[in-house]
Amino acid sequence: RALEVDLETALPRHEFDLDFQPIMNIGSGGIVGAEALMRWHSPTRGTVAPDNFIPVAEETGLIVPLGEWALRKACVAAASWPSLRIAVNVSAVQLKSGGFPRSVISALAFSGVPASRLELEITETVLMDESETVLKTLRQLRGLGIRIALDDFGTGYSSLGYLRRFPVDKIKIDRSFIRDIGNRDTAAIVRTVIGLGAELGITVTAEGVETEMQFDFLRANGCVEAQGYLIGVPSKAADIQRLLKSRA
Ligand code: G
Ligand code: G
Ligand code: G
Ligand code: MN
Ligand code: NA
Repeated sequence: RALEVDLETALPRHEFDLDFQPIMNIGSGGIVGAEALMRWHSPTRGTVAPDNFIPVAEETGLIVPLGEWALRKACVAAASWPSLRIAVNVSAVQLKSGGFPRSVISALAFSGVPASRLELEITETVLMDESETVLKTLRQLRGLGIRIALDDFGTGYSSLGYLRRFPVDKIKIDRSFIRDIGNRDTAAIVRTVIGLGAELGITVTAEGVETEMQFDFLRANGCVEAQGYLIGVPSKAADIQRLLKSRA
């Protein structure tokens, strides 16, 4: 059976779940946030990774209700983590569908999480079509106090132009750069992006931090936040709560 057929019934059948990956402030060593990552537990396919079903959900439009579900679920989980920021990935299809700001406001109101604790992760491809709708929507969300993060930074096109035109609060350096940080040129690029963020007043988060060596490089060069297996793997909401308690 086609993936999109199974996907269509997966939401009413409660087959989706969210994992949460902790995000550390490098300076303080404290956990300051968590990113919600969607999982599909299909009874016939097993656990399907988002890379394999998000594109299909985008094509079929299912990403709109699915994204609304994720937003609400993530905010409800975050409500029991005092002061942690919650990061939720948002696809271009969601941003372009009218009503996205309304569903965000609804998720915040339902969970009681203040807008200042919500961060929406978008990719450069969201910004590529330069539509007025997207720009207007991002401004509206930011006006509510929500933060916008540019995800997978460095892998798209013309990243620097977007930083001038679009309201962005955070850059997430793609994990491919962190993986190759031992390479002299890659290290120079990462240092430069960290400096760029500092100059522009944009928080820089390094993704895919797996080793002490990578972490030490990022700390030595003033990167603000780190995310990756070294800090914590994507985990259940309850495990994030345990992690916070054990560190408190
Ligand atoms: O957890 P994993 O590495 O498999 O996630 C792969 C990618 O899937 C993430 O980088 C993210 O961009 C995307 N993804 C995960 N959860 C969501 C979600 O809830 N909505 C959208 N649009 N994308 C997601
Ligand atoms: O939003 P984004 O597409 O960047 O999602 C992050 C993805 O990266 C998730 O699917 C998560 O499972 C994965 N991930 C998180 N930390 C690490 C890491 O340290 N190394 C690797 N290889 N992948 C990671
Ligand atoms: O000691 P603590 O419980 O804060 O460390 C938990 C995790 O946080 C470590 O395993 C590591 O991933 C990360 N961490 C915190 N501080 C540092 C640091 O100064 N250096 C490195 N390499 N990792 C750190
Ligand atoms: Mn992300
Ligand atoms: Na990313």
